[in-house]
Amino acid sequence: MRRYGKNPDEDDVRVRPNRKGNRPRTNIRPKHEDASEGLVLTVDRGRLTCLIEGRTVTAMKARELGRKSAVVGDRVAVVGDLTGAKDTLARIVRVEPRSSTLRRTADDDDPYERVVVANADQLAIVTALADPEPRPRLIDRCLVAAYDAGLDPLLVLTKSDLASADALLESYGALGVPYVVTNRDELADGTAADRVREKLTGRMTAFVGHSGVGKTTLVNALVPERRRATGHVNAVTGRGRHTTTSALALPLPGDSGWVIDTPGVRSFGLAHIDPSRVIHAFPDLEPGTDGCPRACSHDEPDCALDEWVADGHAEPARLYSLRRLLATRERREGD
Ligand SMILES: Nc1nc2c(ncn2[C@@H]2O[C@H](COP(=O)(O)OP(=O)(O)OP(=O)(O)O)[C@@H](O)[C@H]2O)c(=O)[nH]1
Ligand SMILES: [Mg+2]
Ligand SMILES: [Zn+2]
Repeated sequence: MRRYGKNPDEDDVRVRPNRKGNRPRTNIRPKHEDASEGLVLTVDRGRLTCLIEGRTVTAMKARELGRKSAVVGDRVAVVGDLTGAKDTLARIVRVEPRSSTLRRTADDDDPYERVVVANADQLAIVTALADPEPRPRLIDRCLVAAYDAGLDPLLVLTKSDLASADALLESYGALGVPYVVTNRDELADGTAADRVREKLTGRMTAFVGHSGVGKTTLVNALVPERRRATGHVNAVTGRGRHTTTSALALPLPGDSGWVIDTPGVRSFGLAHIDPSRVIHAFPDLEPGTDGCPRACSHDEPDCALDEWVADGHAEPARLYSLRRLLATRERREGD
């Protein structure tokens, strides 16, 4: 089923000129009904690696797709040589409607949007407890992006062998975000992978976070037969080295879900965020916004949420957390 948003794709409404006496063609029905369905695993300089019936096939966008892009996690319709043999190149003729779109802008002042991944249903926000230092601002921003996109957030706190998780966990307690804490020893003996895996079963989870926090290390622990390179954290700057340069979707063993490793980000711009979608992730507060003035920022004197909390409908800590998250959109991101 196609779903039409505000901007139906040009493809869907185009009417072909009536040349050889054909009936005018509207493209409501998908073209290329013989196309095979593929899942985009990775994208590298215009070449997309797709999984089609168990084979990995390299493909490129067909011209008819125009500027519409396919990203990791997209379901696509592919035609042409689908053998996956060396030097073959298939064509992607359609990108299927997405169940979710995780976007970020490079910076709040740069409204250019990048789609990070499509069709994920969980966002693992990976933060090292030290080396590099945790930056709660980025966690908040990733949470907002997850709520906006309708993804369930999961906090993954790594390197607890270097620093305690207590302070961070306390400041996120009111949000009720599920979390896992991992460390070096547990990576070595497999317990880290086991505990993380429990949270990933049956889901498509995108791993995001600063460079050097250990995203790829974890993904390697989860999918050992597909080792990707991991990096070091620079002793002077405390930053990772952007070891991972492209997103890659990997199936968890036993068909039990997907993980998507992504390159480290320095920031997570939120220029595109719709606050009402963020509030949707706060079902205890959302009904309280009925009494708000139009286009309420929920952080102004007339906001009805203060009264909602004062009347005992929700915990004050929840409203505080919501406001902190919404405020991350306005603040510039110091990094
Ligand atoms: N002490 C400690 N080091 C860890 C842990 N997890 C990962 N590391 C180390 O952190 C460094 C960076 O790990 P990566 O997995 O490459 O980090 P990444 O998040 O994938 O980084 P980018 O690909 O650059 O975004 C490596 O040297 C890992 O060995 C941990 O739990 N404890
Ligand atoms: Mg990496
Ligand atoms: Zn309000």
